[in-house]
Amino acid sequence: MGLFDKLAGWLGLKKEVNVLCLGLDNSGKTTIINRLKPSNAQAQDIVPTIGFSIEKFKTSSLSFTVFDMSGQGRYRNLWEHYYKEGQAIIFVIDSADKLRMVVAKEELDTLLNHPDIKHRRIPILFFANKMDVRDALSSVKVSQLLCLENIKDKPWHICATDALKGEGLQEGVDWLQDQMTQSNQNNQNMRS
Ligand SMILES: Nc1nc2c(ncn2[C@@H]2O[C@H](COP(=O)(O)OP(=O)(O)O)[C@@H](O)[C@H]2O)c(=O)[nH]1
Ligand SMILES: [Mg+2]
Repeated sequence: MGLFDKLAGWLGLKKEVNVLCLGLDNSGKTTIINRLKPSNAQAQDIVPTIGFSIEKFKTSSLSFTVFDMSGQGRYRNLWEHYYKEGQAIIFVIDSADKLRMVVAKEELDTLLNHPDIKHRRIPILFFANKMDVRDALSSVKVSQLLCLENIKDKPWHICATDALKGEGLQEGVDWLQDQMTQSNQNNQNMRS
């Protein structure tokens, strides 16, 4: 453990982790992030941006940057620079939006091939959201349609969620937290 970490531990401070929350518009990203905030969370800190959307939320130890991946191709180069800073990705899918599943896959593939993501072992948590909707696809089906088994060089995990009720989110966050502590340890090992 580095000195700063020890110090931060003694002081009760937690290190901030930058999480990118991505997915098509209307998949449930804002709803999910709101749910993840502790009940005593600070006021919502949304940065309204004209023409494209970047939202930023902070909890005590997590800093989320949220953006909608569809319908804003011309602004893509403006938000791509956030990729470098991201230490974890939450990718949200509307499991009931079968028509746009192929668009979600295209956006995921573009993300995975981005130079700032491609060669990093960055953990990706998939939320197959809106499970409560009748006829929603199962998380197994979503996983097949997005070809997640092809992701070999990054740890990933998929959870079925209902963001309205908050179901499934905790399981995902526990997984992500595990991954983040493991990657911290790996980094420490590499340094020592
Ligand atoms: N039925 C259902 N609706 C959801 C769920 N999650 C989000 N929504 C609704 O989907 C719409 C889009 O959600 P929002 O969080 O704004 O999506 P964003 O564009 O990805 O940020 C809103 O009307 C939400 O209330 C869910 O799990 N189930
Ligand atoms: Mg939103």
